Amino acid sequence: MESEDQFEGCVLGLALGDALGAPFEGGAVERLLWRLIGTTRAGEMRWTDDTQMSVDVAESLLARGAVDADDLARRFARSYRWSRGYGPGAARVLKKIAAGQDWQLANRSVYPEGSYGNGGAMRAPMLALFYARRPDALLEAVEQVTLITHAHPRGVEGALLVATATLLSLRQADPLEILLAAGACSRHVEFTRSIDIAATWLAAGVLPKPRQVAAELGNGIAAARSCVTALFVALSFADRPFDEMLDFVTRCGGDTDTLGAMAGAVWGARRGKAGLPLEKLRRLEQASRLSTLSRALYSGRCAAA
Ligand code: R7I
Ligand code: MG
Ligand code: MG
Repeated sequence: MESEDQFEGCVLGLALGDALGAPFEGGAVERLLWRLIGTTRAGEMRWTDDTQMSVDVAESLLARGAVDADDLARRFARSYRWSRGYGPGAARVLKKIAAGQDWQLANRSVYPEGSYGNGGAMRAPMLALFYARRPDALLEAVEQVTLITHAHPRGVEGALLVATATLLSLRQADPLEILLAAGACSRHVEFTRSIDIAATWLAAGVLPKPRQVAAELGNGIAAARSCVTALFVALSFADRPFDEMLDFVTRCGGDTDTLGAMAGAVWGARRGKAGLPLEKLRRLEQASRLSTLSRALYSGRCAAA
């Protein structure tokens, strides 16, 4: 059965992957900007929208006892700060919600089908924690939470994939089994093709160079170009140190904060806080707040049905 240490590992792993990946995200301009704003006054590593939205999800679940989309939409909108590096579409949606627009209108106001970005998937691990004892309720909850900002079917598909992998990592299932079981949520060829490639590599114990992983599975901000990549990396490094995994993530390039957040959450759910690098945790922004939140999620998680 999952432990409190694993819950803490998942939340802190997500935030650490986000904060350590952020300096490598995007192109030269993004990296320069993060050099200017990526450290707090106290010298700690800042995290980005990935962690902020995860905190919002966790706090809303704990306050409301279940998914309350209206409450969560308000929290997302209240927490928005440009300096957390939100995706451009997500930023516009959140500003509309802050201005009073219903999230059910705002979520398709920028892209007609809703966003297919990975912003829904990056916060999905929190649902796996909260619904760890009620897995039957997990997928519907993930869909409800993702729709608020990422209504596109591929945005939702990525979130289902990451949530399911997190749940199975809590149970410390075999890495290949995790990938295949999580991949069973996938329908679109953009996902299933990547799952097939990643499963072939995992089954053969092959770890290609980061550049090849990025080329074949993706490293972009679309859910279909990052979720499988993050899972493959987390599962390939399941028995290796966190730092080695994160080094691989940063060398994949592209959306490194979000790859780091998703891989960090899945890795941390399996290995627990005990596996995370202590010296880096000490330099993580608001680490004690995140630990407290993870413990609240552990004791407040949904009771078994
Ligand atoms: O998905 P999202 O919240 O965040 C994506 C990334 C994460 O890495 C964050 O850490 C942050 O760094 O940004 O942001 P969105 O703006 O919803 O989606 C990301 C991008 O995907 C958009 O800015 C668009 O470029 C693209 N996109 C689409 N383009 C065309 N049509 C998403 N959905 C569509 C679409 O339907
Ligand atoms: Mg981010
Ligand atoms: Mg990102």
